[in-house]
Amino acid sequence: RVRVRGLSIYRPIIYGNTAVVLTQKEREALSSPDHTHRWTVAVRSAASAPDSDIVGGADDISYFVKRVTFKLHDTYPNPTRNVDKPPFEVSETGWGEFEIQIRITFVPESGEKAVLTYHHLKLHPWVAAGSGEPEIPPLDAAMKMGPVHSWQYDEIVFNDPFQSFLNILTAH
Ligand code: SLL
Repeated sequence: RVRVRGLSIYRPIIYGNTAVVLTQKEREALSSPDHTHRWTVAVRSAASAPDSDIVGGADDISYFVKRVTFKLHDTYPNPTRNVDKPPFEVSETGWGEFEIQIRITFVPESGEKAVLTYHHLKLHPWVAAGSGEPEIPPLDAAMKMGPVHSWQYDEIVFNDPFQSFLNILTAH
């Protein structure tokens, strides 16, 4: 296996979450009626829109990502969620914000170590500082403000990649 020395190649990704307030009806239908929000945490190509669910398109990262592991708060059943195909995301309901550990594992041909990052699950809308509004708006007000989005841009950099992996990357 030959490494291409001195070469760096990167792939732009976004990771983060969207969240919406559950309606009263939706809350009553849950086994946990204390849950107030439905949210989705995801890792996607930065070439995709945050809401897109397109699989196999130009924004599909599965040609170099083998698995994304989302480690949720311990209050969730089976908090370690492995996702082995796109869309690399987990949807849940809940009541609180917390830190989600995100581990991205690459295809075996890459010979690359997994990378670890964190995302603070955001449920509550941002309010301008000093606006006189409470920092966490009441649920009925939050519902009117629409879905909350919290996304971060990052670049996964592969240094001295294997020639075979470079071929995979550049073929997409
Ligand atoms: C907080 N430190 O106190 C955080 C913890 C935990 C969130 C938030 C429900 C889990 C479940 C849930 O939303 N946990 O019932 O399955 O705000």
